[in-house]
Amino acid sequence: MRGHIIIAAMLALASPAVAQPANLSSMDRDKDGRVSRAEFRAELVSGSMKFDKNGDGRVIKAELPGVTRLPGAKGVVDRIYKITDADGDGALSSNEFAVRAEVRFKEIDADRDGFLSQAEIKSAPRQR
Ligand SMILES: [Ca+2]
Ligand SMILES: [Ca+2]
Ligand SMILES: [Ca+2]
Repeated sequence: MRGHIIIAAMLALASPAVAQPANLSSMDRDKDGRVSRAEFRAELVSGSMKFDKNGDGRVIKAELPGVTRLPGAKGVVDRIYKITDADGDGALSSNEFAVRAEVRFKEIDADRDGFLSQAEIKSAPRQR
């Protein structure tokens, strides 16, 4: 079911509502009950880069067969690329994922304590 979690993590960049399975325990690597900025970034970057099948450090849409099979996923993928592909080369790098994770973290960390609680993840604001 690892693949499902990876897809959820990737979709979390676009829509937390779609990404309900991406819960706290899947990201809380040191098991302290909260998700730090580093844990959040690591999960999104390493999860997303697993799509990089040919190992060139970039994820292109053609490398996302599992995602494109999900109903409605094409629109989500298009949006992920629109908001994440900062240099517009049609591929997502780990750097671009990290930048995106940073922005997303700030949106979800409602009380601004630098950590994400289960409640904050559950009530994460929709992607604008
Ligand atoms: Ca933690
Ligand atoms: Ca790019
Ligand atoms: Ca918080």
